[in-house]
Order: sequence, then C-alpha cells, then structure tokens
Amino acid sequence: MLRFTAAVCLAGLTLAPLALAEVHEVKMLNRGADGAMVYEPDHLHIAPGDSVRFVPTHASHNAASLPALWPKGAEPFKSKLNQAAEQRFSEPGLYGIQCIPHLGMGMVMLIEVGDADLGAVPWPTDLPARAAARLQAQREKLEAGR
Ligand SMILES: [Cu+2]
Repeated sequence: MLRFTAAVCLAGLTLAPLALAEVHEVKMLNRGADGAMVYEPDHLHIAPGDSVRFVPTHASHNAASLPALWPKGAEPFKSKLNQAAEQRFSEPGLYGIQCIPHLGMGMVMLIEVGDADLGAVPWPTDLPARAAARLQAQREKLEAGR
C-alpha cells in the first residue's frame, strides 16, 4: 500500500512540472558568440522563485550582484571564482550581474524577474564603457523579446 501511494505521488509530480520553479543555466566563457568574456545567455527573463545556475565552463570567472543595477531590498550575492553557483531570485525586478575580474571587459548580464517596468529602473551611469554598452544591448533584447 505504501509503495502504491508513493508511485501515485511521483506520477502527480511529473504531471505538474509547470508548478515547479525552474533552474536556468548560464555559462561563464572566455569567448562566446558575442565576443570575449561573456555570460551565455547574457539576458534572461525568469519567473519569481526561479534560480539561475552559473557554470564555470571556462576558468577565472564568477557571478556577483551589480550594486548599481539591483532592486532595493533584494539580497546581494557573490559566487566564488571557478565554482558553479546557484542563485534564487524571488523579488520581481531587473538584476545586473557582473564577473568581478572582468567588469572592465564588459562581462555583465541582465536578469528580469517577473515583469519589471524597465522604463522606471534607474539606469547606472558610472560603469566601464564596455559593460555599459553590453547592458544597454541586453536591455534592448529583453524589451524586444516581449
Ligand atoms: Cu569573467
């Protein structure tokens, strides 16, 4: 009887995958389709409660909150170099992610959690030029994907 109950529960879980939070994988690369020092993909639109798993496909990268582009009240984070890290995003908003060693080379990405009002997000003005240009391009891709 117990075994039967367990089997029914498992069947129920597999029938309702949409109710479960997703984990989105992002590679950290020395070179990708869009150039040197990139996250791939470099922009994500995810649901509140979803997680992002940062994978050190190449060496010497990490993922950390970009303080200039981080929702008020959301918990900042910083992963260790060369280690996979999983970060859960529960607060809706627009999140900037940086690789600390390569911010100057433009290694950043954008994560939109829920439906952010992109026009109302204070946009950072003091970032290295390559990072600012890539963030702008990522924002345009998020807007175009709606
Ligand atoms: Cu890096």
